[in-house]
Order: sequence, then C-alpha cells, then structure tokens
Amino acid sequence: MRYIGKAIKRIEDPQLITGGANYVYDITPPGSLHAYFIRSQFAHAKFKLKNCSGNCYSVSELLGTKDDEAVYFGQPIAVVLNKDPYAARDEAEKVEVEYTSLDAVTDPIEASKNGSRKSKSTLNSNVFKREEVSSGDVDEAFRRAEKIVSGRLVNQRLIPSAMEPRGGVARYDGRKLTYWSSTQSVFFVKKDLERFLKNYGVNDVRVIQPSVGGAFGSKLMTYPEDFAVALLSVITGKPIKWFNTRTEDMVSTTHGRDMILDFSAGFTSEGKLLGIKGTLYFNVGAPIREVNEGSFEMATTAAQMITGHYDVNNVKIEVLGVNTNTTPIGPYRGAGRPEGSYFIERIMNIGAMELNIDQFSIREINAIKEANYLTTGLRITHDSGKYQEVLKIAKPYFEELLKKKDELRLRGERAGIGMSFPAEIASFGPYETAKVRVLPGGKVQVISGSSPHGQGDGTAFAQIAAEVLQIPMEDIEVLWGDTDLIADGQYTAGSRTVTVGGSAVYEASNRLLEKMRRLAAERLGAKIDEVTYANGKFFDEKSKKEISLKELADGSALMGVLLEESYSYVQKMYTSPYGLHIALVVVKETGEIKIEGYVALDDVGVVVNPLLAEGQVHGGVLQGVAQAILEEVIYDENGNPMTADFSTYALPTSVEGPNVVWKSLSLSKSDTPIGSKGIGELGAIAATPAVVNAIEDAIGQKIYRMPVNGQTLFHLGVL
Ligand code: MCN
Repeated sequence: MRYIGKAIKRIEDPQLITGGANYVYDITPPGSLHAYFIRSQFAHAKFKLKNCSGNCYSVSELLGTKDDEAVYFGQPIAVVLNKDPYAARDEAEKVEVEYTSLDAVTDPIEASKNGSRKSKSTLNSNVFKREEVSSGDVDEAFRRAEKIVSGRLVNQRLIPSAMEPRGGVARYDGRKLTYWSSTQSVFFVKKDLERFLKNYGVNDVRVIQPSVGGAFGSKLMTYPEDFAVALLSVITGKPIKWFNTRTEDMVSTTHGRDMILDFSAGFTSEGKLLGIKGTLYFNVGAPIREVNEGSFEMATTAAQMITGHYDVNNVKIEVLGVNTNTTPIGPYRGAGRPEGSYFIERIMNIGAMELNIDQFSIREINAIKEANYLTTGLRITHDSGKYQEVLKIAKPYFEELLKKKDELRLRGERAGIGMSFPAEIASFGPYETAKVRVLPGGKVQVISGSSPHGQGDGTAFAQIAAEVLQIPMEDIEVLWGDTDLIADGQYTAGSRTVTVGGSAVYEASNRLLEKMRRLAAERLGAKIDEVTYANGKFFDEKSKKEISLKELADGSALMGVLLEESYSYVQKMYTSPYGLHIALVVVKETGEIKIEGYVALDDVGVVVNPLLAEGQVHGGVLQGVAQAILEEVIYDENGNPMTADFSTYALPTSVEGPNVVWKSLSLSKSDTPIGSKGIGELGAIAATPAVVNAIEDAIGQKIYRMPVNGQTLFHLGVL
C-alpha cells in the first residue's frame, strides 16, 4: 500500500467547497461584543482621543505603550465595543480624534539620507539597522572585470491579499482565555497572548484556528488587534469579536517585499560573473521595533542569496533597514528569497544583454555543477541539487518556446522569452510536532502542531501515516489548529509543513507501530522480533496467530496502555528547493501582457502528493506573475495609501493565470525521513524574474522597475 507520491484529492475540500467550513467570522459566542477599531487617518501625526470612554478604549493604553504618535495610515489607535457590529461603527464615528499632522516620509532612499524627515519624532535616523553581507574580494574582481553593468532594481511593495481578512474572537471564562484566530500559528499566538495576559491574572490561553482563507505569510504575527481583543474579553468578561474589512486589512496587515538594489556587477567578456556589489534599501515601513527586527532578516537573506546557483564568491552588499510612514513590512510568500532570486536573475539577463550572450548560455557558463551540502561564501547551505543537469533537461523546453516565440514574431506579435533559475532555502526548523493515536475501534487520529491554512497538508499527513501504518487513508482523521490538542507546536510558512511537520507524523507513526508491536507480542504470547506487521495486522510467525489493529486498540487500555505516540521532529538545517522556469510573453499594443506559455521544472525532492504540489506551483506562479505585471502599493507624498481596495490594487484573477506546464524533476533529496523539500514558495520566487526577463526580450529594452504594465511601457517609449 503506497500512499506517498500519489495524486490524491484533498480530504479538506468537501467541507470547504460545500460551505460547511467555519471561519472566524462564523463564530459568535452568545453575549459577544463586537470590536471596531478606529485607525489613524494620517501617516504621521500626534493624536488625542477626545471623548473615548465607556465602551471606547485607547489601543496604546490597552497595549501599555502609552504612545500618542501614529506612524502609518491605518494604525489602530482606539477600539469601540457594542453588541451590534454596525452600532460599534456608528459609535466609532462619534469618537473625536484630534490629529496634529507631522511630516511623513515614504520613500526609503530619501528616508535613508541624513537630514531627511523622520518617520517618528523620537528617531535620530530612519535607518534602524545596517549590515554588510560580503565574501571574497570584490575590488579585485572588479579590476579583472571586462564588462561592468549597473543599475537600480526595484522589487516593489505588495499586499499579501489573503481572501479572508484578519479577525479574532476572544472568550474569557474567568480562568482560561480561548481565542479563535485566523492565523498561521496557533502556538505563536498562544505564547504571545500568555506573555501579555500574565499581568492580568490569565495564565492559560487556548488558541483555535478555524478554517483560514489564506495568509501567505501575513498571518504569522500576533497583531495589536489580537492583543487588544484578548484583553478586552478579560476586562469586560464578555466574548469579543473583531473582523477587518478589506480596506482595513489592506492598510494594517503587513505588506511584503519593498526592496531596492543599487548594483554593479562585473563580468568577463565571455559572460563569467566575477563579482556583485551594491546597496540594498529595505523599506521596512513604520518604526515598530518588534516587527522591524524580525523583518530585517528578510533583506539579509535576500543579500545572502544573491549568488543564486552561480559560481561567484566576490560580493559586497550593504543592507539598510529603513523606516518610513508606511504599513510595516512582514513576510510574504518567500520572504527575502524572491527578492534575492529576482535581483540575481535580472542581473544575469542585464549582463547577457550587454554582452550579447543569450540568457540560457550565460547561465550555463555560470551555474555550479551540483551541490552536496555546499555552503556559499555568503553562508547559505544547499543540501542537494544538480544545477547543470537541470539546465540540460530544460534546454529542449526552452528551445520549444523559442520556436513559438519566432512563430509569434512572424505573425507580427511583440513576443519574448524569459527564464529564471531560482535558488531557495525552505523547510525551516527548529522543530514541528505530531501525535498519532489508534482509537478504540481501530480508527487513527493524526494531530499536528503546525497550522496549515489552505495548502492541503492534512491530506499529506494522512498519506504519510497511512503509508507507515499500512492502513486505508479513509481510516485516518487529521486534526490541527488547536493548542489543546497537543502540548506544543510551531507554524505553517516557509514551505516547511510537509517536510518538517510530515517528518514528525512519520516518526510518531513509526514509534506507535513499535509500541503496538510490543503489545501485540504480549497479546499473542510471542517474542517481539517474531511479530511481523502488514496491512493493519500483527502476525506471529511461530504460532501463525494474528491480531488486528482494532483488536489491539479495543483491549489496550485494560492492559494499561494507550495507543498513542507524540514526536517532535527537530529540523537541524533547512532544505534547498530549486527549479528552472521559462515564460513566453506577448506585449500587446494596448500595453497588456499576455503569458502565452509557461514551463515550471522544479526539484523538490520526493513529492508526497503531486496534485497538491502542482496546486502550489500554479498559485505561486500566479502571485509571481502578478508582481511582474500587475500589483503595486502606491502612497502619496503624505503617506496616504492610494491602493487600499481592489479597484486600485491590481490583484490577478484566474483570467491572468498562465497555463503552467509543471514537471517535478526529483533529482535530489532532503535529509529528512521522507526526502521531501518545500514547494510552497518556489513558483512565486521563479515567476517574477522569468516574466520580466521575457518582457525585456520582447521589447529589447532593459527594465528596472515593476510592475511592467501599460504605464511602465509607455514611459519606456514602447507604446
Ligand atoms: N507538497 C508535496 N511534496 C513536496 C512538497 C510539498 O506533496 N515535496 C505539498 C504538501 O503536501 C502541501 C503543499 O504541497 O500540501 C505545500 O507544502 P510545503 O511546501 O511544505 O508548504 P507549507 O505547507 O508549509 O505551506 C506554506 C506555503 C507558503 S510559505 C505560503 S506563503 C503559502 C503557500 O504555502 N501560503 C498559502 N500556499 C498557500 N496556499 C493557500 N491556500 N493559502 C496560503 O496562505
């Protein structure tokens, strides 16, 4: 009975597609008060709450920050409670907020200059952190270089735009606080709330994750609203419910990306990349230290990954974390890795254009042959990968799309082809947990400490347990998203859940099997090593007697044993998924960009469920395409958001989705029990540079900023 590797439909779906699933919005405990947040209408201002009393609370007082300076538009500053959600809004309208507007700064390069306006009046500098990422000898490399290319590449700010906005429901029963949250980690929220509520006499918090309508990294953090809502339940003794509108979500949920790289790259005349140097400006948004500190790592990761899969060791990048009066930046699908891959894949193409070498050859010239725990000069370790082999595999696909491009050009279309060779690290630790148990009656429950929210990991966990326990998947139920189900756990993000969480399920299932073998031997009066196991039955070779899982489960409690095992899988490093993506585009006269072909060749080791993995590639590629040609957050010079709804922020629909041809290469393996690597982010990482490279090929001009839309093309003089 093989389950790992099979394309099985998601066990999560029947509920989701028949409207049976419960989301935070569906949960209203009796007696609930609805919370409505009053948000700053200025990007930078001192504020005073004039008549906020009774059912109106100051957020900074609730949070204990006592701060009266708003640093981004949409920052929650007060909250109003009412048993009717609409009345809560009406009352919020009556609360007078007196603003004294201060100069706002939105441009990170401006903000980084000495003497610039400050994003907060207490700051001496908007540059909150600076770090040099370097290896080798850059100056020497540039002396040897025969061609130097340079420019400013903008990886613009995006809004993660999960289908379901953020929300939460808190209920305090005088002893324990239960919090239903649209989150990517019930355990992170639990730990954060327990730390916060300790001073209010609450030391037991249960967090439940109902069905979640997507997150993409933006629901990893515990937000000010979460803390406020939880505390308000303790203060009022009533359940409190809060749910963002779309616009509230677009201005207050962390945004993603927003990195600018000023680069120079030195090549030999044959196209060998010798060195890269530059400055990476990372606009981390509003000065909120706890958030900024965590985010900064995304920029150092981007800088560390700038050598991609190429054999170049001379790098010097100064990374600047810059505060502005914009929504704070947090992780968004890839979190630093898309930016790093974007920069190097664009540098490769710009270099190729300048040197008159084709984009495929320049990668053949520079790619490392293979990796086997290869640590780069910038201290990124690639566990395994066969890069030159992937280029060989990709060549016929590339040539086929090239042929199509020529056909399109013969028909007068402005067609272009682009590729990308993304490097990634994923499946981060430090650990993930699982518990597996056989219930009386023989059914199996798998409990995970991770918090999947749309990826289908529950199905993959069932496949893994079914394979180890050799039982039909129908006999397995998978549970997650409740801190009362298992002692500890982590999160779902960073393409880690099937690899790290799945390893925990695998190990727990194996240990349970061993425990059951001992019990079966006792019941059969046999020696442990004479008991074999297959397809739900233990068999004594000697007496030829057997006992089923069900019989074992039914009698085990009487023997003083419960059939359950927990396991924490400690992930020592991370995995390194990679791939090669090729896009064929046509730039229409109207400025519209059509993706006429898209091939994704990915190596993520062992694929647990190809249907699920391919789904991730389709979704990820669409998000990557959207960054290339559609999405962009715009602020005016005062920090007012110009793109805070879906009529102004160009989110893609399935219409813009390319027809992706996906091939899993499985050339390498990770050092985990299953051998898988993550796939959740690879599509998003690969698609953006592939599409921009293709547009560049189509128009024959270098592109430095995204999205490449009609306006960009007009400014380039293409339209
Ligand atoms: N898979 C597989 N074999 C592999 C790798 C993955 O079968 N070798 C399958 C897994 O079983 C799982 C899916 O592919 O169903 C993704 O697995 P994995 O790569 O481990 O990623 P995670 O489950 O940890 O998901 C996180 C990833 C990230 S980082 C973002 S961002 C993202 C994404 O998932 N956010 C999503 N996909 C999303 N999908 C939905 N619907 N909503 C989001 O918020």
